[in-house]
Amino acid sequence: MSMTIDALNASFGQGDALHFVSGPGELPQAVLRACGAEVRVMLQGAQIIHYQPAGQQPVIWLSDEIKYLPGKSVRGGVPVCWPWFGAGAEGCPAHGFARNLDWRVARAGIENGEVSLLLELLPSEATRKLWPHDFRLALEVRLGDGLRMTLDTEHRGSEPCEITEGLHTYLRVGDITQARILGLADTPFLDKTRDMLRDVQHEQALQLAGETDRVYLDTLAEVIVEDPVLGRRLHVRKDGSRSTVVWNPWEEKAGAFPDMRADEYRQMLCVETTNAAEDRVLLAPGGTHRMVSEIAVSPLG
Ligand code: TA6
Repeated sequence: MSMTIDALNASFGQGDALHFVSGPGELPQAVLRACGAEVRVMLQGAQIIHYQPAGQQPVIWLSDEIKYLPGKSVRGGVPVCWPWFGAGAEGCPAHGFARNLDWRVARAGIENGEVSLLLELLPSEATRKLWPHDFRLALEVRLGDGLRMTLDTEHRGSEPCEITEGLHTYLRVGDITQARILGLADTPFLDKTRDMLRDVQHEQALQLAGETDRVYLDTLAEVIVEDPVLGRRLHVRKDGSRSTVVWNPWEEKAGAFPDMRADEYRQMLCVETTNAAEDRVLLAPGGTHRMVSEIAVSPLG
C-alpha cells in the first residue's frame, strides 16, 4: 500500500529542499531543490522526469506527448532499466520491470548543501513472475552542483544470477544535427541499426545524421555533448558501468512511438549509463553491484 502524499511529506519532507506532490495522472512525484536547481522524480519507476540547473534550460528531455498511466514509464527522463537492458524474453517487458513498478521511499536528507532521496524496490508477486530471484534495488538521487544517480543492486537469491541494467538518460539538446558527442573515439560498439554489427568509432566526435542506436562496450569514459544551440556542454560521468548507449530514433521512428512526435527527435539524445550485452554483471548470492551516473553542465564557448 503506497503512502499518501501527506504521509510522505510528514515522514520524508525536507522543507523547500524536498517535498512530494500528486503529479499528472495522480502519480506521486518528489520535488528536489538545491543550488538553484530542481529535479522531479516519479515514485513509479523511480523515474527522474525533470532536471533544470539554475539559469539553464532543462537538461533532461521529456516528450510533449506522454500520458501518465499507472504501470507505464513515460517517454523521456531517466528510465531505470533492470534487471535486463533491451528486449526481454518472450512475454517480458523491454528494459526490465523496475521502470514500471511503484518504488518506496526509504530515506531523504540534506548534507553539505545537497539534497538526497533514496528509493527502493523489493520483490513482489509481479516481479517473481518475471524474475525468480530475491533482490533489493535502490536508487539514490542526489542534487547539488550536478545530478548524481546511484543504482544499487543487492542479490538476495540463493543461486548466482546475471543482470544487465541501464540509467536510460534522455538529454535535451537544442538541435541534434548540430550536437557533437565526445568521449567515444576508438571505442567498439554494437550497432543496433545494423543487426548488432560490431564496429569501432574512429571519429573523435560523433555527429548524428540519422537513426543511431549504439551500445559502446568496455568503456568507462565520460561522454560530453557539445550543444552550440543552447551554448552548453552536458557531461555524463559514470562509475560501475562498462557500456554506454547512444540513441536517437530520428524522425520516422520517433513518429512511430505513440508517446513521441516525429519532430521531437531534434531536441533529444540518449546517452545511457549501462552494463549491457557482453558487459553483463554476474552476481553471487548476497552479491552487490553499484552503478553511478552523474550529469553536469558547463558553458560552451
Ligand atoms: O536504449 C536504446 C533503446 O534500446 C532503443 O533501441 C529503443 O528501444 C529505446 O531503447 C527505447 O526503448 P523503450 O522500451 O523505452 O521504447
